[in-house]
Amino acid sequence: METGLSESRILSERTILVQVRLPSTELDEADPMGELRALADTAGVQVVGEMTQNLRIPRGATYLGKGKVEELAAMVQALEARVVVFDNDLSPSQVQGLEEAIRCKVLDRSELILDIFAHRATTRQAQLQVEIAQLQYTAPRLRAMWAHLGQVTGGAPVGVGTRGPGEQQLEIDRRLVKARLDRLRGELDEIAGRKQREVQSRRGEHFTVGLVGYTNAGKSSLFNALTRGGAFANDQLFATLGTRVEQWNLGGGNACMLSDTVGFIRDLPHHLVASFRSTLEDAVHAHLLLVVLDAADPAAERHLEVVQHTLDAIGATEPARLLVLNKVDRLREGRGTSKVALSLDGWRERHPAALPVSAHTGEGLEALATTVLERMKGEVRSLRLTVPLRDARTVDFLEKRCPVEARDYGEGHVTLTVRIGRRQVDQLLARGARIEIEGLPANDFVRSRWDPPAERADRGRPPHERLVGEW
Ligand SMILES: Nc1nc2c(ncn2[C@@H]2O[C@H](COP(=O)(O)OP(=O)(O)OP(=O)(O)O)[C@@H](O)[C@H]2O)c(=O)[nH]1
Ligand SMILES: [Mg+2]
Repeated sequence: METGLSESRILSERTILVQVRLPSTELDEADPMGELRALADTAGVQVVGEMTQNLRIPRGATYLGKGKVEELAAMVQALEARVVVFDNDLSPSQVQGLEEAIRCKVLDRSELILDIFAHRATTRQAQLQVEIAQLQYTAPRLRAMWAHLGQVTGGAPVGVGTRGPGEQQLEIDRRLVKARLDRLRGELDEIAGRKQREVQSRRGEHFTVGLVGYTNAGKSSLFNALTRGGAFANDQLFATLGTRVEQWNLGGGNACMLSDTVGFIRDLPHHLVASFRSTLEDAVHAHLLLVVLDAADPAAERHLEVVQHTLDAIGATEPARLLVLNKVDRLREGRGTSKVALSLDGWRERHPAALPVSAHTGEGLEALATTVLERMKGEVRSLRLTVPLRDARTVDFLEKRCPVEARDYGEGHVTLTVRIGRRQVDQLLARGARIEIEGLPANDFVRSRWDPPAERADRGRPPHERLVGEW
């Protein structure tokens, strides 16, 4: 398979981490460098030093203040570092300014994340998405790169291509980048179209539930605990980059389709959000989203905000969102109860409808299935449904999934009195079942006598405020 991903450019390089703390950066107070360290670890670099600076605003040309740049240059020399990774997003000219000043390769946060994605992408779709994001991110940097090529001695310049500098070369490369982008986008569109049809047909047939959440929250572990599994779960960021779908048995003969997908992170490069939209297709079109949080993480509440806003950004505004507090085993052990992490009681107070679970011990998983089943059924009523006997599929559905209170056989049809949910009726109608409810054609009955599921009334509120249970 052809892939143009520039991966592992920084694998096992001696690296210094730099974090500029601006008033607007939301960092985990207990361990502000924690996430950057985890990202660096996932990228496989060797961290040999760290530096921080508090600034009110970044200093134009080098982002860091002058004194700090000198300090960093000295540190690079002393520690024999080959790469400096910033936790901030830098402009192309800032990268250039820094590289000249410290004589060392400089990467910003977005590039680090892109590098991890490039390394992890295994499906064709993920590879295309990452390469598009890389090209989009690197293209504006080409001019800056050509301009100072040759001046940097402490490491190869960042980005694509290493041929001779010059305006003409720059023009050619721009055109090449554009042509390649067009081709990649075309291929991705094709895959995305196929994927969309798949998701739509699954949605028509089944109740679909999506696991979403911050990276490392435990989505894949939950997925494995709830289904027959097969997802890769690992204590690294972005362990999952594609999507997996499996059946989840909810009890009482009912099942839904559960999807596991890529995790979110703060300041996800926006090109990546855009291109991962189709990987997230399952989430966007799910009937219900389980927002999984690592409840033992001191930064969990901030993570929740990031997840809510990312979901809005990718257009996943239709499905209801149910908050799932994972890793409660760690909360109980007290490991997550440092002064900045919420206790289980604290969580209950803030999010009364949230469900505490542990993918590891299995606690709370039954309650989770029950809640999802309730959502799947919608409001339940006891109704008389008349079904032609030749529609064996519908008869089977009712017999298997709805408690039957009475059966009355007539000429070529059966009238079943069942306890059935609003959504189950929708599901039957979507499958083309020809039923009567209380003597009326089902569509008429639903339209005139049974309001749509409750959460639709909530459309007016911004989606990120719409967590189930706070309605
Ligand atoms: N103690 C504890 N650890 C858990 C639990 N669930 C997951 N973990 C651990 O948390 C880490 C991340 O789990 P994953 O399931 O890979 O997380 P994810 O949300 O799929 O992560 P990405 O795919 O990287 O976004 C792994 O080391 C898991 O073993 C839990 O309930 N309790
Ligand atoms: Mg995962």
